[in-house]
Amino acid sequence: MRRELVPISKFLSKILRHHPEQIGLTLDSQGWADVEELIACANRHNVNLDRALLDEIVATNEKKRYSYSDDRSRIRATQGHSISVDLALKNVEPPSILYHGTAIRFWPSIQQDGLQRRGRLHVHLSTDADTAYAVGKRHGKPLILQIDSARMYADGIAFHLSDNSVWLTDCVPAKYIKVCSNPD
Ligand code: HQG
Repeated sequence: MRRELVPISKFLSKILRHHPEQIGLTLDSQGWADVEELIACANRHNVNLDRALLDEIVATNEKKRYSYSDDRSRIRATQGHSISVDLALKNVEPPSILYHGTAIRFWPSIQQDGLQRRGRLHVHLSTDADTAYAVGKRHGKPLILQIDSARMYADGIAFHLSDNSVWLTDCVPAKYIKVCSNPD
């Protein structure tokens, strides 16, 4: 994605995942916003958005954070919401190992309580440690955790795969977590 589009993409994340009301936008129960309405609401709040810009962000965003409905009349964030939306994600068998990146300072609390959803609808997991490292780094000195997803799944815990390939689950009890490495 072109660097100039990063601020607009961040704006879209804020609106479509967390605060649609900030620009007077309403999402439906599955998190969809009408594209024309989104553009009109954004413009009313002095955000320079049009259909061509949205098309480019949806197509080129590295993490595929947003997707259009089949008829391209609606748009939503593919994951990461804090507001309650039903993305209608299926329960899918995960790979046997998944990773979660966090900050070292959170470890004592995670060890005690497991991984909690915090502000979001799900705990976010990745198939590779590099992604976990990048996510962890956003919070401080990173720590990569290895999740025994095979055992969780065998124990009846549901997993979902978002449209942009992020693995999601409700929580990860501490017994399924071990420190993978301390990269720094
Ligand atoms: C931590 C990005 C203490 C958790 C990424 C994390 C991701 C605990 C933080 C997506 C805890 C929550 C989500 C406990 C969890 N004690 N700390 N018991 N349980 N935590 O931002 O996973 O770029 O809500 O480890 O790619 O960092 O935005 O979640 O550090 O997929 O598209 O609480 O955000 O996607 O932080 O990131 P977040 P996250 P985007």
